[in-house]
Amino acid sequence: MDRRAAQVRPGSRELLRPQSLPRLIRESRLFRRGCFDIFEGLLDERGRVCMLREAVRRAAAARLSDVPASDDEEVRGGNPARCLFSAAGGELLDAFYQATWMLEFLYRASGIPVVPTGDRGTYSYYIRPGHHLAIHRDIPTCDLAVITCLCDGPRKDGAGGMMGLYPGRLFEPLSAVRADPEQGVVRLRLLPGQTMVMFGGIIPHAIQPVAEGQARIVAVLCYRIPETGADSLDHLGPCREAATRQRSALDCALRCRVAASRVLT
Ligand SMILES: O=C(O)CCC(=O)C(=O)O
Ligand SMILES: [Fe+2]
Repeated sequence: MDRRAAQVRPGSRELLRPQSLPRLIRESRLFRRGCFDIFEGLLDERGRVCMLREAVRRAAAARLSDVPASDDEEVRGGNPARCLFSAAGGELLDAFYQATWMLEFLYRASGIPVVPTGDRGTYSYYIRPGHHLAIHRDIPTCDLAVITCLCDGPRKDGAGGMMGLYPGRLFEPLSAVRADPEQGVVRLRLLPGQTMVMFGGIIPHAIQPVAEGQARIVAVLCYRIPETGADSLDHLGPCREAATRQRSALDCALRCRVAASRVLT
């Protein structure tokens, strides 16, 4: 499923002005951490293997996105250069996506209440040499992206499949970041079982081309920040109950926030 297919082009360079970011976001925990954070333990090893199996099953329905050159979108969405397979998630990913404990976790991790953008997540498969995703910001309905690595390997040293993030270039047009991709880049490898939470509509990010023999499969979930008002907080009622049961797992995941130095290479 190509999440970009039905997007509306924002076309507004206003979003590149720091003052136009809502205070809720500017003062949030995740924004203060550079717009991304990495966690372990949202899926235990058994869960990771089960989800990888689902991803492999769903691969039969995967579609190739092959876009040789990025369009001229400067802010978010658009049509970035990329080559990868993707498929809609299955029951397991649905449950992970919609779980009340997940919403509670994301609230605690980001500092902002979010709701699922749609019904399903997506599996992305970088499985042929050169599969990649160029520098972009996520589509307007994907404010908070949650990316869980299900497999990455076997691999030798090298940058294949690494993420590149630009926490110091949040307000630059995409063309400027693409023109000088080394400036301010934070490269890291999301390891199997790790989950990245990021304001993907704010921070420019990319996936480096994978190497020969490398297979990187991730689950990608999109959440949105509701405008204002009731629906932004509604889900936290049931969340709190569920969270009582899940508390120790959540605390563990939050404690296991991965020190950046462990994943930077
Ligand atoms: O593959 C990833 O880790 C990130 C993918 C991504 O940025 C996207 O699908 O928008
Ligand atoms: Fe993205």
